[in-house]
Amino acid sequence: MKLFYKPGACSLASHIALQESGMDFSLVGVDLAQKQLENGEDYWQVNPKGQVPALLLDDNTLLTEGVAIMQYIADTKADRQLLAPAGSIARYRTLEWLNYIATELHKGFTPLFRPDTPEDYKPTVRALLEKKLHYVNDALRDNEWICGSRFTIADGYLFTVLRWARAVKLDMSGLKNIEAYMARVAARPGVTAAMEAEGLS
Ligand SMILES: N[C@@H](CCC(=O)N[C@@H](CS)C(=O)NCC(=O)O)C(=O)O
Repeated sequence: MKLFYKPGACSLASHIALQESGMDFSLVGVDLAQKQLENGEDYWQVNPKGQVPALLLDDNTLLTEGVAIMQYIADTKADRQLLAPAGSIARYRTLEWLNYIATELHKGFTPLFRPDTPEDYKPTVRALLEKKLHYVNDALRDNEWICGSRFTIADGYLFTVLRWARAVKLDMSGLKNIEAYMARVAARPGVTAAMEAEGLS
């Protein structure tokens, strides 16, 4: 399997899931600005969406959309318990978080990364995200991981987007649960391995 990624981008969440699953995979870096692979190949030809992550399976099936990729990884290595079994409420709780992270947090950051976002719109974007971070901080009050006592694929994704909150210097003062959570996630061997492989540590 090959994971198409950019260091520190949302593809880090799929990378963490792969590391945590123990599956064999290789990484292919994508220059998202040029839509090019390291060998000069046109990335549009690999993924017509032009985005990371994309996972190329051994039978040449291409899977895109981080939330689908992470579920595929977790279900393929079910013994790692990165996602609860189908039908259990624990699974839907994790899907609930994956959707929140994808639609409310991940895509909430996009205007801050786009060069064409009007400067006077950015404070609104930042304030909305800061409000949502308080919700996340509260959700972590009594929980080691975002879905409770077990690490799931939602944690790799939440960790990935919370890193961006730090990078763009959102106001995270007083968000002690998030601070402790970030250290807890970062300390996991699978996360450390993904961070090192992406040159982030
Ligand atoms: N809906 C996609 C969005 C993926 C996405 O936003 N990827 C960003 C990096 S974090 C990207 O490739 N941006 C480049 C672009 O959109 O041209 C998913 O959830 O996987």
